[in-house]
Amino acid sequence: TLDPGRVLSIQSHVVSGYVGNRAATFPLQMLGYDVDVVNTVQFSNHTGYGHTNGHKTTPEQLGAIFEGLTTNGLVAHSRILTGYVPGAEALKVVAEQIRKMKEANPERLYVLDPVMGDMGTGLYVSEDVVPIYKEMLQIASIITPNQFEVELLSGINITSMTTLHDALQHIHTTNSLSHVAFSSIPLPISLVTKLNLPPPPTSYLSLLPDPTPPWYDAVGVGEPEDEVLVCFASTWQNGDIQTWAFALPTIRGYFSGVGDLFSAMVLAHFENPDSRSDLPPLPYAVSKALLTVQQILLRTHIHSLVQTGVSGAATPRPLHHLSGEQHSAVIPSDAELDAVNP
Ligand code: PXL
Repeated sequence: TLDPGRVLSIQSHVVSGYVGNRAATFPLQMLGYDVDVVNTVQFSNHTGYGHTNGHKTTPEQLGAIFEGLTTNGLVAHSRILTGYVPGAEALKVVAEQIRKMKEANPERLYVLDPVMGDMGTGLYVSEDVVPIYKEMLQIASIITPNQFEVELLSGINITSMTTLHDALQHIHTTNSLSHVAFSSIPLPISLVTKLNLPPPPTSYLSLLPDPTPPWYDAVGVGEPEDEVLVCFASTWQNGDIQTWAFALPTIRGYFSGVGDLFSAMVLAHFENPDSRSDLPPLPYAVSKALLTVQQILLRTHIHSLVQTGVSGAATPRPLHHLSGEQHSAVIPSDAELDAVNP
């Protein structure tokens, strides 16, 4: 029998910073989940630094961990999450293990984050993981790709709303995949208005002491005329695709591990027995996940401004000026929050 509170999370470990399991575990524990953690790598830091040292867990080592768990009857997880697995042979071991777990109990929820790269950086795993992820789509319950990954998995370049819809349709139908949470795509706000998507929520700005445009401009949170990030929650059922869109203001900063936090929160809130909502399960989980991500990013952003000695009077800095700051999610103290708005 499955334990509804137990999660198996198969992702990277970094010593410094918060990506992969380091970004997912604590937030899941805060929501009451018991998290069993398999580390696919142990790196000094995430790969965005340009220099990373450490080691990848070999396929044999991964196989040994799963053998130990299985032999002792320790695989009662009702929810499984996979993220960064940099090598094809290791990914095959992970895929095989999850296939067995799904066969033993198809009720298990499997959230697959096909971590392969990003629009800015390109592919950051070995090229031969791509076909394996394509096969794994068939055992996934939900996938959480970014734009780069949607394009790789579908073979369709997203240049318009039509191609975006085609890409989602392709992924759903060729794999009988029920749920896609397309984590984010930057779109101009004018398009969002035309599409009649929900406007960027301002409620999250309640975190800030003075949520007025000049103030949030000063700390580099998107102005209304900026691009927004749009997230799509897409559910395929009885041959129909239903898509919900969420628009969020951009925060001008460099962040890592955001996708990892997002996929963990989607996993946590999908059909959670404690949830009450009129929304169907995927858009509900996505809206909860986005709220958490936004709050943590804002706090991280403010913390970084404080750390670098820049007060609330900071001028907005574009992304490329921030390349020296490698910050991951950190929660600032109340005093730090006060300090940015004396
Ligand atoms: O956030 C994805 C991720 C996970 N794990 C490691 C990474 C990255 C992205 O750079 O380097 C080790």
